[in-house]
Amino acid sequence: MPATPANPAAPLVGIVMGSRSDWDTMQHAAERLDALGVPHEVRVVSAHRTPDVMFEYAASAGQRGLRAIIAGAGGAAHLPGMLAAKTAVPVLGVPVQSKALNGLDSLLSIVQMPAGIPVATFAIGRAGAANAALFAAALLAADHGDIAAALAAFRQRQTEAVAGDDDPRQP
Ligand code: RP5
Repeated sequence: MPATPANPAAPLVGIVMGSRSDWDTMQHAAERLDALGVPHEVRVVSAHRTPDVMFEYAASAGQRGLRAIIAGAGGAAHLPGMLAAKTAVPVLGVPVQSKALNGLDSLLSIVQMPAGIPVATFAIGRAGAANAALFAAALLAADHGDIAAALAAFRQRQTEAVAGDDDPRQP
């Protein structure tokens, strides 16, 4: 049975982040989902500053129709793991590049989950945010033909753009 919600405009993906300061990075996930026509929502939800909001967000995510949560955080980046602890909705973790340690702290905080509570962890920063969105779209593609077609078209355009601009000496 397709996982299509009753309201087709209802968000299928939640993009959450520990702070407004993470938006510079996480906007790249939102841009990709916009471009692929994936309905999504964006929230600041902090594991440390608003833990009760985080628990409620995770606990209600599946019932609200979310099929993936992209969670970005930096430093002591506990948000993706704590969300994953409270929901069966797949959590895609994006390590935000921290000022002090360039995001290595974020990466290790997110990737080193104990067996039993998985978080799919992406690259530090912009590439990770963009790829988390593409991965979420790929998860949805099996049940949503429009998203599958948009993803295939994006990849085709990307291939053509590289092939059509393959002499690095040309400006
Ligand atoms: C984390 O602390 C956030 O995800 C952010 O990356 C980091 C710094 O937050 P701010 O001090 O900029 O609000 O929770």
